[in-house]
Amino acid sequence: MARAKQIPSTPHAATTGDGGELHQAASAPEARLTTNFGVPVSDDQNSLKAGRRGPALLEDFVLREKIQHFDHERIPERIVHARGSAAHGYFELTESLADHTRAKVLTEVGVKTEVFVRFSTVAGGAGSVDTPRDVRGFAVKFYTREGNWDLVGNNIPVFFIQDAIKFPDLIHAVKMEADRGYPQAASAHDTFWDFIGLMPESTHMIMWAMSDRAIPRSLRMIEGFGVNTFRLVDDADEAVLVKFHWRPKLGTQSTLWDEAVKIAGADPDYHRRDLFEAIDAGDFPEWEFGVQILTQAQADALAFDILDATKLIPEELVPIRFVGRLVLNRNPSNFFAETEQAAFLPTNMPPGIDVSEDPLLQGRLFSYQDTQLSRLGSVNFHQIPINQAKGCPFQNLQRDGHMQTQVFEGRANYEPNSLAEAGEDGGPREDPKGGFRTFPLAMGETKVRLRAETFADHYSHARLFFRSQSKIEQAHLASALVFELSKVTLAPVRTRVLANLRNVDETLATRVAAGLAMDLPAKSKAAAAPVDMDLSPALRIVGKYPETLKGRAVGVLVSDGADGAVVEALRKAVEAEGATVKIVAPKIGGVTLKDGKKLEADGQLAGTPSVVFDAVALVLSQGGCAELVGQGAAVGFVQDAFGHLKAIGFTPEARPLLDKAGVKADAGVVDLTGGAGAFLKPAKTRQWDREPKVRDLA
Ligand code: HDE
Repeated sequence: MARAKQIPSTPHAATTGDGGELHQAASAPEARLTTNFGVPVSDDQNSLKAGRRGPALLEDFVLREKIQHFDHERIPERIVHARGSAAHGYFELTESLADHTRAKVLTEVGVKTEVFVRFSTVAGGAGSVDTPRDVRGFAVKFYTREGNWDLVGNNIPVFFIQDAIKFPDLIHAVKMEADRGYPQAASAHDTFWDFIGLMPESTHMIMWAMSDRAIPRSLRMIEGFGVNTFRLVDDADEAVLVKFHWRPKLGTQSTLWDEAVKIAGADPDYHRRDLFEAIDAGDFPEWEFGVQILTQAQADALAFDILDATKLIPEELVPIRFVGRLVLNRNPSNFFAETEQAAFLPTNMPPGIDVSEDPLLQGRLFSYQDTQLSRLGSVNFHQIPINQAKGCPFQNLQRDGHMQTQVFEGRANYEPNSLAEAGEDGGPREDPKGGFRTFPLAMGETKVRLRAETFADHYSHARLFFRSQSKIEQAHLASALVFELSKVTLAPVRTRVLANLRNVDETLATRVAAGLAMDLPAKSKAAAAPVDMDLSPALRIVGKYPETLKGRAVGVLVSDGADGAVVEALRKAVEAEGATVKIVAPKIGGVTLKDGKKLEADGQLAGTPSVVFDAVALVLSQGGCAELVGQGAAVGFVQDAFGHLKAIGFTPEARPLLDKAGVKADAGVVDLTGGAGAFLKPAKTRQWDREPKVRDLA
């Protein structure tokens, strides 16, 4: 056996195990590697051993400290919303709400308030994929001058349940089944639908969760909602009720289900990467901030209870007043320190914003503070930089505790005190006028454990949502129900859900039953008979988002011998409209163009399928196309682009590949011979007219 070489151990020659020099050694104190307590480390490559080939020594505090810290690098992931991506930015008020609130963040027009925003999926673990069918969290931490305001919302304006006491049941039902530990990040399984079928109040949320909203194209393209009803309170302690809204500048846009499933394999980090890269490139995502405001009298006159989080207020009924904007312009510097350690609390509210009696919200007021203790492990989690109140000082008489990082001076750790009279610092004092005052809601009811009768209508809003959708979206929704219920192995569970769907809309129930090849069961008994509400076209996505190339990605598949001038003209035209262009080639080294020049590739064909693009172009030579026609990855690239209703630009040499992939001529299949111009229009949206030709929907 070869004997290990003597390893020199001097500060100037850190070495690899075979004695080769790898690292620049530091001599200046500020550049030195040290232990956590500042002791300079002389050798970070070799542990301390009893002899050259001997066992490690317990004495090696450098090794032990490093390994021990590593052993504890992970903290418990969030029980829900574990998978998340975040960014820094600012909120700017454009119109004052001083007529309703004293919260400065909502009254000082033009002031930019720093924010940290975390988007998330709900059901999957921290390492799960970005594109399952799921609700997306939209949590905004405003570092206001009057303390942090956490608006912890979702991309869907309603929720599955009415009372917080059912939340653990809901989450247990949707997460991996308890005995088998699967499926991960998927609602398409027995226990979820079992719970849903038995909880008719979830039906409205199910409509949303089965709609395309639950498979967003990008986190930059989701709406946000505060969901629960809150209050705005003015100086005179007068209050109005309020619903909060975020509207993405790029419009609300989604993937198709088949596409979302394939993206999960092609790029599990699709949304995280998309957000990071957009911000990195200076293409800052932006949302409008809006409020729906109602007086208590207006709320009382509604046909539903706005304390019930399974209901929404159609914007046709109460318009949204847009009063601000949110811009995300900086990526986190460190994922763990910021995105993972961020703790959002619906109880974080500045004076002038207050809660309602919504029984879901009431439970949330306890839950978030509590969960941080098990996740972050200390009552001092507010001292972690990402959670600190940055817009103002925080000071009180709370002291000590696990991981206390503040060094308090003086003796004033109680109040009242008269230390100031003795010339000492007496500490901070309450502010009766400027401090947070709870809205003085008149109470005086009997204690009960029941659901208000005004919460009994479980179907009218589900019907409103379904019937307000475009034909395309209705077909997607029905097909999503067929897909999910087809994964349910317990037939009575499928039957129960169908029986409930009959209360929503008979055509929907019939379509889903047909898709399952099941007989329609008798309608389930509704706690309150559903009513027809005025439709709300504002609830659609298709036809609402702006047709634009902004924020989109175009993939250009090239081969050796391709015409570089076509690629360049396309790139110029597409980039001028705000999209990014990625070159895809059979090999990562790129291709040699017709004129002999080299064109670098951004992605290799086999690892860069068309699902990661919004539109594609095929710029091929005759020979290049002949080779690609025999390759599954190339055929799949085109087939999927067509199936996913994307624009396809092509040079005439690419025709054999189009034919092999079964592409049929339509307005979205564009010959690039006449220039890139004609490609731009279809590339700004999906070719919805194509869908019936490529897919059978329920
Ligand atoms: Fe949450 N929720 N939630 N939730 N929620 C959490 O808090 C909870 C609900 C939402 O990016 C947890 O810090 C209860 C509605 C988001 O860090 C936990 C109930 C809405 C996030 C918790 C609800 C949300 C969470 C897990 C029913 C939309 C991620 C980790 C009463 C308005 C925040 C954590 C982030 C996270 C409890 C229902 C949004 C366990 C008890 C409704 C966006 O505290």
